[in-house]
Amino acid sequence: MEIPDMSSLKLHSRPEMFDFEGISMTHFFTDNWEKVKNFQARPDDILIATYPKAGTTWVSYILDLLYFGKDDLERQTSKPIYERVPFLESCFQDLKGTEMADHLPTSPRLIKTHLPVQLVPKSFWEQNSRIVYVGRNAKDNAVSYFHFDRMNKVQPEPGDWNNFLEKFMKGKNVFGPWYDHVSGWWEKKQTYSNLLYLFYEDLVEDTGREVERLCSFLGLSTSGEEREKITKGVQFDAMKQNNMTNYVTVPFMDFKISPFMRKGKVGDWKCHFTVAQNEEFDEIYKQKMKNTTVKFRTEI
Ligand code: PPS
Repeated sequence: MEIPDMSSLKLHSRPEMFDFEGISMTHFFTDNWEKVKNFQARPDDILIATYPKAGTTWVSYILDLLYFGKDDLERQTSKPIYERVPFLESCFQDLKGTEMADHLPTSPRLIKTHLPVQLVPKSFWEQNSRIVYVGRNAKDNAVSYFHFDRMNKVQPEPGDWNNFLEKFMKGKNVFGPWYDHVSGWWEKKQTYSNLLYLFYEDLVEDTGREVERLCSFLGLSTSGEEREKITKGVQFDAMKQNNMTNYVTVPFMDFKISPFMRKGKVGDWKCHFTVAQNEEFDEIYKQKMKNTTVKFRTEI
């Protein structure tokens, strides 16, 4: 079966959000739900799970280079990252994440999801597949998500920053509340040992160290030299210049509004939050996160 590519997609208007199993969603992530729910994971699959804008593309690219960077040069120069690492629940007309995953020619399969832990297809747990979760502090995550919704026509209109932030604090964004997402996956880690929980802030602080952690989690004996090369190739500026990782090929993203590889920083929230917004945010954060031990850094 021929898998269509992104350039053939025509989207006419932004989608509405609705409640799906208690989570705000758009039809792009629920239209193919039966197939998503019944997706057959394999024991060697690697699932990259994140709340949107937490570093999915970054970790996807690191894993892609670790597994396939040395052998398959054509993949690196002609296959965009979203084809190498299918987005499981996405359904953009004929382009379905489940089918893309089923047609991946390589193994292990690297698969991306933004689903909260309770909606992940059960076969991943049954097969004991490895999972890499990436969390990012709520303030930078919110800022990044706001700019993404401005430029990405498959997302609902974000409104202005104040509006968006109000929605974020109420958990009314696509894929639901950030708070429950990061803490739900954190709790899962306590009982499911094949889950590595990474932080965006740690990746920014010392990418090489996190690449090493990934290698040890995945049981890869990648040489120090190779790891250094990968660490260099996945820095923000390199990925921003790389058309296979910067999403320039996606027709429904308007880079004139905001680029996909926007700033890549920890602490950019300080350029967006007013003092009053920050105080309200901190207050709500305390409430929402009072029952979890997961801790984020809003600066490094
Ligand atoms: S998506 O659409 O959910 O898959 O987006 P995602 O890839 O999770 O997140 C995009 C943000 O990650 C930043 N990014 C990076 N930061 C630092 N270094 C590297 N190499 C890197 N690659 C991606 C990207 O710039 C987005 O963050 P913001 O803050 O908007 O710049």
